[in-house]
Amino acid sequence: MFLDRVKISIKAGDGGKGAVSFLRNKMTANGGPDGGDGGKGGDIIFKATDDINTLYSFRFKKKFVAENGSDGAKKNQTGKNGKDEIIFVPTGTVLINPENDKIIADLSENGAVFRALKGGAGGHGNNYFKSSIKQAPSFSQTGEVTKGKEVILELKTIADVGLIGFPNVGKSTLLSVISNANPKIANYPFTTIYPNLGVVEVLGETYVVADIPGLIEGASEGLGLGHYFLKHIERVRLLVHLIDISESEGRDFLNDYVVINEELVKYRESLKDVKQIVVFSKCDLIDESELKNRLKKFEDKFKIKDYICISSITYSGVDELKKRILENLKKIPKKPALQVEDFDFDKKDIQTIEIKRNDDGSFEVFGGRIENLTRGVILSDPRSFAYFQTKLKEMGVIDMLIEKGLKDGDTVIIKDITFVYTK
Ligand SMILES: Nc1nc2c(ncn2[C@@H]2O[C@H](COP(=O)(O)OP(=O)(O)OP(=O)(O)O)[C@@H](O)[C@H]2O)c(=O)[nH]1
Ligand SMILES: [Mg+2]
Repeated sequence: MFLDRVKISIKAGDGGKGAVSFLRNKMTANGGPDGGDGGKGGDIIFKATDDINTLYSFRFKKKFVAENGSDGAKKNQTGKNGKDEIIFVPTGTVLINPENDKIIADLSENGAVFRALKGGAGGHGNNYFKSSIKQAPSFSQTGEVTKGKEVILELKTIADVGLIGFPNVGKSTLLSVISNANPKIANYPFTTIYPNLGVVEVLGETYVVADIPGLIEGASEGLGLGHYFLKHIERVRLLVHLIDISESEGRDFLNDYVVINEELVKYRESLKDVKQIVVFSKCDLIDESELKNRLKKFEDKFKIKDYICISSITYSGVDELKKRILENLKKIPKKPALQVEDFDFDKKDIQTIEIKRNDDGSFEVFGGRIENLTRGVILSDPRSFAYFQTKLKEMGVIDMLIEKGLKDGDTVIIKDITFVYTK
């Protein structure tokens, strides 16, 4: 099956751990701390490329993890940064946040780049902490651990023109006649199961036409394949609506026109504002007088005189259609990229400090600012713990706790650290 929507999981690299090391050489028996910082984790980057045109490869690989930063080392050596993970997607891929269905990025141009997740910061080595406390620190900070995320990739065909109509009306045949595309053609419905793109050349200019799988009544509610692919026509500037005027499938051609238009509007109201060229296909299958007869019925019923009759077998009307499409496109501006939601997918919470009072009377402190602080606190190391306490005071956490009623002897829980408060 053609894959045009897929959910994948992504994770930026964790930061490397800071090193604990002390300078030792002939001159200094017990030197100062020289543990370097950990390296930064790699980012997750999406890049659009024209070299691929489906999301097919994501069927096999759904998990992408950027490299972790390396740990710091002695002699103040900073750890190596983790390599970024670059995920190549076909041009026209839209990234969606599955938590709220909002669009995070629209990679509508070849080469477009989106940095989805930033790698975790490296932890500080013990050298960093030497000024904050008097004694030589024998602790360092662990690297920032990043959270994995899920993201939906959705491929939206970028074509100027969309060919729409019931199954078997001759959409693919027309595409094969007017463009360089070579779609599958057969005398049964739903031959086309994914959109084919073709480039049309006319009067020295080009445009891209997409052949959309056949639509049927109920397509907008998920019947047939149409619903699945209706989204591809959201971006076209012009619709070419094919109607089999020979009624070779036994349907009423007047009704076909109504049904397809209804499905479009049901799917997306705005599609009614997209200009349509009405094309009657398979005109070679009926004689001239019957054709006239039917065209008159159409004109009377819909008050539309602007249409073209074609045959992809005898090529009658085909050149005229190619030109008519070009003329229309010249009048319709290119669609801008999709509106991207104004929010940061990778927003790191480094500000918040929250306090909750538990039923047993203990106080729990959490929030993004706390996460960072607790990284690498070693309870068994009094100096590490002292540093942690100093920071709590500096950040105003102790004052906040007192404001919430903290008294001598109360228990405070901060992540996996539990201690009893004493003044
Ligand atoms: N006589 C005649 N037959 C045509 C014409 N156009 C298409 N056909 C035939 O109609 C059948 C269906 O054509 P397709 O191009 O596969 O139709 P489609 O609209 O792409 O169909 P789906 O992909 O199933 O939606 C094939 O047998 C074609 O040879 C035409 O202008 N005249
Ligand atoms: Mg087809």
